[in-house]
Amino acid sequence: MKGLIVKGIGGFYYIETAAGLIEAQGRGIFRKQGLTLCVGDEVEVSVLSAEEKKGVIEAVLPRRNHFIRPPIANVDMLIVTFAAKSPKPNFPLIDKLLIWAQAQGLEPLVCINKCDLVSAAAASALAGIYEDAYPVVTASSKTGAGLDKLKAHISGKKAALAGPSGAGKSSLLNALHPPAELETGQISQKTQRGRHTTRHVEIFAVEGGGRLFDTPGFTSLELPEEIDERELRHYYPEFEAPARDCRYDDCQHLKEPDCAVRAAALAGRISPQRYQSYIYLYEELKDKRKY
Ligand SMILES: Nc1nc2c(ncn2[C@@H]2O[C@H](COP(=O)(O)OP(=O)(O)OP(=O)(O)O)[C@@H](O)[C@H]2O)c(=O)[nH]1
Ligand SMILES: [Mg+2]
Ligand SMILES: [Zn+2]
Repeated sequence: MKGLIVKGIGGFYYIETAAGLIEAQGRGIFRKQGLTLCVGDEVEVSVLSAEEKKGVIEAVLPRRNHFIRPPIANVDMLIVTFAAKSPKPNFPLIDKLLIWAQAQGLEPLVCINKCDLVSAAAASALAGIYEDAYPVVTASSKTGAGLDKLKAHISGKKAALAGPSGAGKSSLLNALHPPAELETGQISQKTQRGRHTTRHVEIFAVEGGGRLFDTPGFTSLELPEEIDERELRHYYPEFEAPARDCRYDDCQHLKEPDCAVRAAALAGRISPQRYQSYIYLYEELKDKRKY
């Protein structure tokens, strides 16, 4: 029988099948093959006990895509979620998630949550950082602002909420799908960080025909190994138009003479914040390669 892994906790997986929800473990061979089952995996499951709804996962169907952080498979859209304030945005981390989405061929969406905590001007300034490159939703799980827009983006898709701990991912899911009743956590007063409240991935169906994954937040992330610093510029869609006017075709937009991308960032025609994150990640990738 075929099914979809909708939740996984400590080696136990919950699989949605035509015969209802089945709890199953993966076959031992998966571990030997180095295969980690992911929420979002489509699997072949055999039922051991129909009354107890227990089974064994026999095989994993080919994946369309696959992430390690967060550990999810077969998603259409990555909703890169961060708070307008509290915790304060970590711009390079946000860019890393956006780069992961693009590298895996997913639709990226930027969701700026907790907009109730900042002025409308501050929220639109944050949105302005990303608007040239990606669709952006400014939202508040508290007031409900932006949730209809978010629903429209998710409609008919499998979308995953990803982002730092404390951004409000579980809160957004609760607001979009009240039966979820997910646990949410306070922001630490001392460190102004989230408390890693969500520990596992889980999928929910949302009204309007989409599926939404809640995932654990994190505070750091590595870029995909296959990305070289010299390729990084291609993951910044808004660089493409100005780059046509750079003096060199292979301009990395660092300190080259007549770099039109740097000029555009200095003049505010593209987001200086994104340009700075680009430089930061470029250096990070270059340093990593040295070791
Ligand atoms: N003011 C305000 N607070 C919010 C909003 N959304 C979430 N919060 C609060 O932010 C805190 C963290 O929310 P969570 O939903 O647990 O955040 P998370 O992203 O799921 O965090 P992890 O599970 O740790 O990754 C909670 O205290 C929420 O009540 C919002 O839109 N406005
Ligand atoms: Mg959470
Ligand atoms: Zn350039």
